[in-house]
Amino acid sequence: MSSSQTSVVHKVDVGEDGFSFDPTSLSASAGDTVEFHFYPQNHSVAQAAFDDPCHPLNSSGFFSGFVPTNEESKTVFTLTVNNTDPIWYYCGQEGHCQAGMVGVINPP
Ligand SMILES: [Cu+2]
Repeated sequence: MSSSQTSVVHKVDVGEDGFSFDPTSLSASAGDTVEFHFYPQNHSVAQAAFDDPCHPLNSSGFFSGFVPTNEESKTVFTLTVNNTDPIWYYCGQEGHCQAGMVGVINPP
């Protein structure tokens, strides 16, 4: 890998401050990775469409699975960013997306 193409690891805290992702929005380049770190009680990360933010994008959209935990979980969900198209995601736990638990990578 050349030094001009160094990939960046972005971190997103899931549920550390209630029904939210921190940061809610981030910019990533192709080849970067995004690590989702899970906090209590039980959250997930699932890909959504912009116009339907609380439902799965389609059968190929990513889903971390639910991560029940009483502290910062050792489970980390890592996503590789292949391009700079927007990636919308939400928490699939019942009621969380409706409470505002949504995020985006590379907002338009
Ligand atoms: Cu949640």
